[in-house]
Formats: sequence, C-alpha cells, structure tokens
Amino acid sequence: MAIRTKEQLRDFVHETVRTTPITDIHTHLFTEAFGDLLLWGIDELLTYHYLVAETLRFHPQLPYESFWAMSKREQADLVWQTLFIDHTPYSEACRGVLTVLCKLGLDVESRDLASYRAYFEVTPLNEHITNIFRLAGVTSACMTNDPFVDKEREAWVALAEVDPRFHTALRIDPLLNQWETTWSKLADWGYEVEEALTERSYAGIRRFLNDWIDRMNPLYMAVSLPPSFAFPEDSARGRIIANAIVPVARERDIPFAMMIGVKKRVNPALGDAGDSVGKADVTAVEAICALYPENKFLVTMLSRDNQHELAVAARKFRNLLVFGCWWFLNNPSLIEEITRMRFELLGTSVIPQHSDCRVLDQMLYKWDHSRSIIAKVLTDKYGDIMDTGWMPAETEIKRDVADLFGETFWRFLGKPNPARAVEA
Ligand code: RAT
Ligand code: ZN
Repeated sequence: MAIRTKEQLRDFVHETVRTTPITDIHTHLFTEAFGDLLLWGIDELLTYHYLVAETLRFHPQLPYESFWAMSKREQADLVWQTLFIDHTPYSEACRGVLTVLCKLGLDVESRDLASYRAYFEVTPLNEHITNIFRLAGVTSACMTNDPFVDKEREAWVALAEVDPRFHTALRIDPLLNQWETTWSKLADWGYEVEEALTERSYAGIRRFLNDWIDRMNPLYMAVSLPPSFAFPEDSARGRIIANAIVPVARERDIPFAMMIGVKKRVNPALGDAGDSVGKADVTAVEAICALYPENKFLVTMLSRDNQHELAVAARKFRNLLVFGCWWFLNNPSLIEEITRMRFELLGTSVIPQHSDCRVLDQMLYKWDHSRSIIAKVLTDKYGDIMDTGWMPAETEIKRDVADLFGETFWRFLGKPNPARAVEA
C-alpha cells in the first residue's frame, strides 16, 4: 500500500523502525558461557566507564586510586549519589540508565537504588538475556573477541559452541598497535615470529590469525586505531596490515573493520574512561580501499570532523561500508546530524548504528534512543521525496529499514542473515 499523507508516513516509519529486528554489529557483550566477562545488572550499568568519567569530574579531591580501590558496589553507590541524586541525570549516559530501568518496568521516580538491586538479584541470567534481546528488538549481537585477553583466550579453549544469538569478531589491537611487545606473546604461543618483520614473522602472524579464525568463525577482524593512522606506512602496523591482515582477510573472505580516531589513555588514571578522540586522515581509508579492491573494509571514525569525508569516501569505494556513531558520537544531537548527512550521501548503503554495549542491559537504551532518531530522519527523507509525487509503499519502507538494521551488513559479508532463516 502506498503512503498518502505525511501523518501516515510518520506513523508508519516510526512503527517500522520500532519493530524491525536488529543485527547489532559491534558490542562488548559475551555469551553466558564466558562467565563474568558478560556484564549485566545495575552496578555494572552505573560503573560503565562513560559514567565514571562524569562522576569523577564532581570529586576533584578524590584520588583516582581511592575510587579504583572501592568495591564495585561502592563505586556504583558513589556514581548514583553523584550523578543521579546530587545532580540531574540528563547526560546521555545517565539518561541511558533511566531508560533501562523504565524498560524493565522499574519505578524510575522512586530513585530507590536498593529496589533496582533487588530486581537484578532475583533475575536468572539466561532468562534475562532472552528478555533483553526481545525488549530491545535485537536478533543478534556481535561480540568483541580478543585473544590477547588471558581470561577470554582461556574461555575459548574450553568453549563447546557459541550461543546463536551472538556472533564473533576477532579483535587484534595489540597485534597492530604494540608489535614491540606482542611478538613475544605469539612466540610463547608457538608461532614462529621474531620482532623483526621478516617473511617468517608474517607467515607466523598469518598462521595465528588463521587459527583464531578457525576457532572463532568471526564475521570480521577488527582494530581500533589512533588519529595518526596512516596507510600505506613503513611501520610495524602498516607492514602487518599489508602482509598479514589483508591477505588473510581476503583468503578467508571476511572484512577488516577499522575504528579510527581514538587517543588511548590521555588520562591513564581513569582507565577505560581515560581515552579521548582526535581527528584522523581519511586518506588512509581511501588508500587501503583503492589498493585492495578485493578486500572489504568496515569503517567507523570517532571524530565528528571526519564524518563527511568518510561518507564521501564510501561513495568512491564500494568495498567500504561505513558503520555506527561511535562512543563520543553516540549522543542524540550528533547521531541526528551524522545520520542525516549519511542518508543524503549514501541512501541505505550504510549501517547507521551499532550499540557498543558493554553491559547487556544497555541494549535497551542504546537502541531505543537511536531508533527514535533514525525514524525522525527517515520520516524527513521520505517526506522530501513525497513532495515530488513519489509515494513510498509500505513494503519499500520495510525493506529499507530492514537493510539499515542488518541486511546491508549481511549482504556486504556475503552471508545470509541467520535470523532471516529462523523467521522463514
Ligand atoms: O565505547 C567504548 O566502550 C570504548 O571503550 C571502546 O570499547 C570502543 O568502543 C572500542 O571498541 O574500542
Ligand atoms: Zn567498542
């Protein structure tokens, strides 16, 4: 059926965006089998590093070490008191906690932290995972799987199978960003590598990647990169990308995801909350896409200043798929601006958002907040073409939203969306 009025359009787009199932292409969640690597519950929500950074701003006298020496519960108490009781929680990360509580049916108005804790204490985890995926309308979430984290590596060795609601992504930051210390780990694990990047070392790195790809079956390989990222480059990183990552990604037919623009530990005392952002050079993205047309690249950039150039680069290179409003960009004003610009330059050939959830329950807010902005922008875009007499059909709107929330990603991978098979 064709849409006839702007009012019908608005209602239909909002309803479609609200109900279309999502493939969440980048999270830091884990399956239950990974034990306490999967974070969930109110104390984890409150100690999310986005909120730690906000809290400590209000306590200039509190030594960082004293904060980290507190138990998780004490840290959560301090965050709650500081950001929710002593001040109004309208920052995006604070609002997120309120959205989660609201979606779980808890009494937000009561401000009763003890009752929120009581709720999570009696909730069985497996049931909770199912409930969160259902309430968030997410059919599958991609983990971030880092073989350089001891706990995770050990979990993989013992793992029988991966819960089908989760996909894997092989994350390799230390390999590319700290080769000078990482090579000896590979050597300890039996790979024939040395610090010098010789043919033997490249072969050892390729074997390492292939072994982990065999073990994890990842949808893609991923790295986060500094603003200074350049390519091609005569550096350990540049040479490993060219001689190991690119050939393995091509042979195994998986994309290489580059998350560019993070300035690591500008304040190391803050831990994960101490990373910052810097403007990077999109020339590196253009160069890698041009040099390796047979490879696929998923790219997100952290600086607002890079967004327009990155979208233009995607117009030039069909092996480049831009995704998400990452980290400091995951705020309503910036999501709206970036999504609008991307839809204008790229139509539906973009992945507008990923959640980056570190805590399971965050899926409820990250997607809820993004869905309403995406719906608003789409309504405007369809409205503009309706003014020419092009009346979008309901089936066309459903198709477009399904593309934005997963099908574009799965087509880029060259794999069927497993959730579709379940529906059919
Ligand atoms: O957004 C975040 O939680 C960051 O700390 C990072 O994990 C970032 O998303 C990344 O994947 O490096
Ligand atoms: Zn992330």
